[in-house]
Amino acid sequence: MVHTLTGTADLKTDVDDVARLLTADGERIADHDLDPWVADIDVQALRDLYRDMVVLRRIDAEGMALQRQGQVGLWAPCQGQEATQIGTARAMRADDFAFPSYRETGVTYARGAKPEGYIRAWRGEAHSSYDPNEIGAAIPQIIIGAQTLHAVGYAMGIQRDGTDQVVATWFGDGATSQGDVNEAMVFAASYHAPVVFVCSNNQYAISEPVGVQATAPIAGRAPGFGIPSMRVDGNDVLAVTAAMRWALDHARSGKGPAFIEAVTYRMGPHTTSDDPTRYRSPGELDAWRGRDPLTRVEAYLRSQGAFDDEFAAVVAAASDEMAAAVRSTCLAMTTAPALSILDDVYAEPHAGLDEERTWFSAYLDGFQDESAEVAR
Ligand SMILES: Cc1ncc(C[n+]2csc(CCOP(=O)(O)OP(=O)(O)O)c2C)c(N)n1
Ligand SMILES: [Mg+2]
Repeated sequence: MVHTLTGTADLKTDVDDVARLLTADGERIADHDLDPWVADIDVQALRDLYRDMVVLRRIDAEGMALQRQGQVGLWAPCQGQEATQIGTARAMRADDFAFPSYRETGVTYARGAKPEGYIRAWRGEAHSSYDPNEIGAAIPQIIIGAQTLHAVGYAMGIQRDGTDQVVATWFGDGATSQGDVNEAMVFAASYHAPVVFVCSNNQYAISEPVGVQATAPIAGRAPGFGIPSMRVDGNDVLAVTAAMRWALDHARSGKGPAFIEAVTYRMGPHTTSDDPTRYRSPGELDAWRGRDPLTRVEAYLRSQGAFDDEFAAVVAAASDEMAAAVRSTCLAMTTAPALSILDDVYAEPHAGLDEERTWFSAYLDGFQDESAEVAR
């Protein structure tokens, strides 16, 4: 199913042509397709999702600050995309498996990563910040779209194991132009693999606006591969939850892959190396501030008498605590020996790896005269 597209003019910029349950002002509206999937989400469940989004925003702010203070090498912020990340990841089962991109800090958080899980790799201390098997999430992928192929391969493995687990993979609007993503969809559709594709359409691939590479809604591509899709308001955590539950159920019940285009916005820079003021206007940013995923939930909860000072204080304390843990864990990290970069690349040692270790070790020895401090 593709959410009904109204009209044909300028679809690429019509960010309001989406399925939605909570308006930007926090009004609950009906949607025939989505409503049944969130019938059980009461005010308490929505408060939990809200708290997750606030904590995520705080982890993200802390990551940005730590980069600016020289404590981590790079950070890819997710401010503005909290509803997409929390709504999709929280809809998964603990034994499902996630294949996120570099921007999905919220997916990593929702899967259960500890504070060091957000920061270790960005600090350059290790390839991976956590054990993927412990939290059911692969390490964030930097190669655009590659994780979609890994996800489909994993899903085909699930099929052969005969379990009812599902895989989900997250990627950006720009990634949909990449061969990997299209090849992943061909394989997923051909094998009816239990995989959910989540396209976080945050309007930009670095500085390139989505309209340059998608002249029609991205959700419309999936049916061409034989994959049903839904275009949803990615800043509406309720709608995202509903769409993800639909997609997971589709995949879990043996009907094959499903695709979600979550229409959202990257409020910050592409990464800490980017200056978005060079390619987008303050007016555009303001317009999206008005669609903030957090404020609409707060407004709705207030309208239900479920948001008071006490709740706000509990949420603030939870995010302060998380921010402090992320910061202190980061600052306590000791620099790993350079040679450890070759650990954990392969499950078993082999001759090629031994050769690289010998070469790298000799290379590091070359610095001994200049600085005895090079850690091996
Ligand atoms: C294969 C590959 N090509 C190019 C890059 C450089 N690169 C990093 S992020 C990015 C844009 C990705 O945009 P999008 O898929 O929309 O994801 P977003 O960053 O917006 O979340 C590019 C081109 C890369 N990492 N990998
Ligand atoms: Mg993008």
